[in-house]
Amino acid sequence: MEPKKRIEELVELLNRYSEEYYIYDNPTVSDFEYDAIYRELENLEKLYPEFVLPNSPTQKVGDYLESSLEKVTFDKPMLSLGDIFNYDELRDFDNRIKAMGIKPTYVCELKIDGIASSCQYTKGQFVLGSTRGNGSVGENITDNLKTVKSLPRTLTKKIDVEIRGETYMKRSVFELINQERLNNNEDPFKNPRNACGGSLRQLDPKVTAKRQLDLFGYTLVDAYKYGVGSQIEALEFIKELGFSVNPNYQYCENIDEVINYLDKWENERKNLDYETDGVVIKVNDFALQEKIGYTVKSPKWAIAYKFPPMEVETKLLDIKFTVGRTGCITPNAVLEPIMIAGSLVSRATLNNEDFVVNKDIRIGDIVVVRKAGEIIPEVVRVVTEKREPHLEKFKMIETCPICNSKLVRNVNEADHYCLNNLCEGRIKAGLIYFASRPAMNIETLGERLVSDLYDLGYIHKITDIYKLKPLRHELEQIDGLGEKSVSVLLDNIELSKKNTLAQVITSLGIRFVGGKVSKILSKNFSSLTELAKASVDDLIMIKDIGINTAISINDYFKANKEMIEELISLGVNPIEVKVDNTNNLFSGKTIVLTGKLETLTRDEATQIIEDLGGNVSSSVSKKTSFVLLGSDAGSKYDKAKALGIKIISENEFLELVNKK
Ligand code: 0OX
Repeated sequence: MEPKKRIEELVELLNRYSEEYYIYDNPTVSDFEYDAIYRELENLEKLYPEFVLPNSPTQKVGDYLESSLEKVTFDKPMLSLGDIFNYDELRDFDNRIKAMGIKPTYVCELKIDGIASSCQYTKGQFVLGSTRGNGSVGENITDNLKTVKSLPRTLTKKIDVEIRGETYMKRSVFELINQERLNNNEDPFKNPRNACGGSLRQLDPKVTAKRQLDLFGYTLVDAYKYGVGSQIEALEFIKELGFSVNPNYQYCENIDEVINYLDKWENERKNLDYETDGVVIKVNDFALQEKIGYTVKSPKWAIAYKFPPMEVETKLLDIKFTVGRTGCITPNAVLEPIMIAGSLVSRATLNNEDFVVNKDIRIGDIVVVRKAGEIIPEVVRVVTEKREPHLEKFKMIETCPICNSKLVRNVNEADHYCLNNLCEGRIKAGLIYFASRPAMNIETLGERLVSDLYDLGYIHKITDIYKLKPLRHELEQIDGLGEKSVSVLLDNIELSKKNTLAQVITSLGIRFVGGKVSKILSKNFSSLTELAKASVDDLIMIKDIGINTAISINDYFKANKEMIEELISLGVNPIEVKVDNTNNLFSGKTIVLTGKLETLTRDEATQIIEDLGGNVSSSVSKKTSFVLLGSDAGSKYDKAKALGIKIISENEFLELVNKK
């Protein structure tokens, strides 16, 4: 594939994964997989800098920032860390520093897998707490952090100070909370980090308090003000102030001592009551840190060594098939339950027929299971030496495990599909998806409850969800539901009527229409009624909507006309005023950003241009309308000048935009 196309593909994929991870607390790939894709992108961008996109995750400092929490701007940005995965890369890191004529000593700290948090104190009193957000702007979580027992509300010294650290949830707490959630028919959290993130972003601190979070401090901002000159001293100082500091840090004279530390903790981390995903290696001396400096995203004096994912052997007891809302059939491994990284694993995905056949996985085999990034367990390989004789080769099923209709696998596709629209498995999966967080986000209407309400005959299609209100008393009688939970459920359902048009479109589960396409559609149509009327021709006129997507949308609305009308009559009918791009300032214009902007971030400039109908491109060509020039611009500026393309400054750009 052409590098430009591949870069675009990787950026889109990674941004989607980040959104799932940061906004919905619902990751669909492991950290390990994410890191691998990120590295491919980084390598391609190094080879083809002209194709670096402004929305590339490599150009952003931190997490997503899309929440209703108040924003906090940092005086000193909260930086993120570069990752390395092996000792060669670690030695490169060490050699780069030595090449500057520096003989570094290091501090190794376990990398706690939690949520980076900033805690500000005035005269020793805790006054402001925030998440890292995008590194420059975080979310205000002061009241929630006040519920964290290991965070001191008053310091031992009456000083103004900012301490940064990691809020996390202990494994033992995570297990208890998940057990409780299962008992209450709520979906369990995927891992302690997601549980922690969700708890910290709660609007009600009472909920956070129940989650029993903890915090380890590791950064003393502006350490020189307190006469602190090294990371070892800073950790001691943070401890003296009353913070909890992870006790397993170690001073290392040289990189070989760092490697010994890594060897030790790769093995021992499994015995800790909190998740660690690596080790942070920091140059100890602060004066040397400043000399070594920073990149836009991260310090050059620190690096995160990521542990390889944990792998464990267990027996494959069976292969069971599930049906997704699109009819996609997934084989799943049923495993002899085994503890990996602090949780009990009894299922793992086997993706599709090719995955099982290529790895020659057979029922009865001993398999290696990996829980990468502590998310979805996957079967890595078969331990063939341990295979008992006469195990039968895997054979893909030919009919749907739920409705028995014949499965179809299209040429060039890896998945099998059940094409029966009335298949109960598909309907149930569609209902679960509709209520889920990336879709209508109906809290408390999780997988189990949807499944129970379906089996009991209360909801068979999405419109039934909005007809539950008059059945309040009947619902209260259902096992596991009481007056209070039914009341919360009905409130949440009512609340979902206020969702955006993009959310409603996403939740319909139309093939090829995920979050991104839904957003595009919601910008072009003002309501479901309008979208339902669109012909295939209307749809393919929209930028980024291809023919298959257009046909799929059109087919969906033709087949579900009555259901959509009913949904609208039940009050799920967001109306959003359409932006007319044709009259917009940058309509039809292609704009290139180059250099460092002063007032705006690249993301903000891109957003403004797109909102005003323009496109942002990463390379200058004859088609470029103008170049927006920041400081330290490189080859793009030269090329624009050579081609005689208009160049405008950030001030001129802001003036133009403000007038508009
Ligand atoms: C951790 C952790 C994260 C912060 C910015 C420069 C160095 N998750 O445990 N980050 C850092 O330090 C970074 N230290 C840690 N221990």
